[in-house]
Amino acid sequence: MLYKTDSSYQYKPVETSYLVLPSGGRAELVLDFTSIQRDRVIMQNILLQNQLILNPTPSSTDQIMSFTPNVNSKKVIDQPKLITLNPSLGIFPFAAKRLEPRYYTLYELKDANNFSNGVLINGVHMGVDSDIFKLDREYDLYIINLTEDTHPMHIHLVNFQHYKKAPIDLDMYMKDWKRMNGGEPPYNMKPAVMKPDSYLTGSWTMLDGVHRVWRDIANVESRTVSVFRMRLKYNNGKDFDFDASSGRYVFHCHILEHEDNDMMRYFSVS
Ligand SMILES: [Cu+2]
Repeated sequence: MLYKTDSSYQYKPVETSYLVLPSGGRAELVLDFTSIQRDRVIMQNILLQNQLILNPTPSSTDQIMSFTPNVNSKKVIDQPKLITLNPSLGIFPFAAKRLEPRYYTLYELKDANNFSNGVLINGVHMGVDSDIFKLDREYDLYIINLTEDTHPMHIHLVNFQHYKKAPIDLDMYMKDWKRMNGGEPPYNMKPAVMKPDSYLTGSWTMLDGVHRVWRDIANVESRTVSVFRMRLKYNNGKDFDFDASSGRYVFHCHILEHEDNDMMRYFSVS
């Protein structure tokens, strides 16, 4: 039973047999061993790409943890009740008032031999362009993944809810986006951004109770637009009790090889 993710309780505990955990994501679980008749239970890592199970991960990482339940124990403990843990999660994001959309493309740079030279956010190297977010606004970040990989996108300072996603026609979007910006990335100035709406190849899917939670990292699947709704407040809706406008923060992919190769951008708060 999942009841807590990166930094807050779920709306209510959710029963699940699996969990897609982004690289660097955190979760707290209550495991139910009451019907287990084995003396060893293994927690396993599987490789997911766009919700499909691919090849098993290498043997060094496929087995995470082993449990040894005491099958002879007659001790009965109270089952946790399915109570509402975090009512504000149910209200946000659907009560957003001063909502502003922002658009970000994830684009893989390739050389003449089709080898990767890194992944860029909005087609620029880190520091070419940055964002300012206002404390009194709420934002829908449209993350448009034009690559063949899932990227665990991470935001410093704020939590968000990854609340919907839709498939996109990658080739059509990329063609028009490059034409609008005068050719192939990397661009050396703030690029034009394009709304993805008219390039979607399916309807929006709302994320379920397992995944629509307060997070600071969420997976954005390949050929998918994911929408993160965020506000610059604590998860309970209260204002920050520190000066968020001092300093800069970053928004980046949590895969080390990607973040170290420019898949990162600054933002500041005013
Ligand atoms: Cu990445």
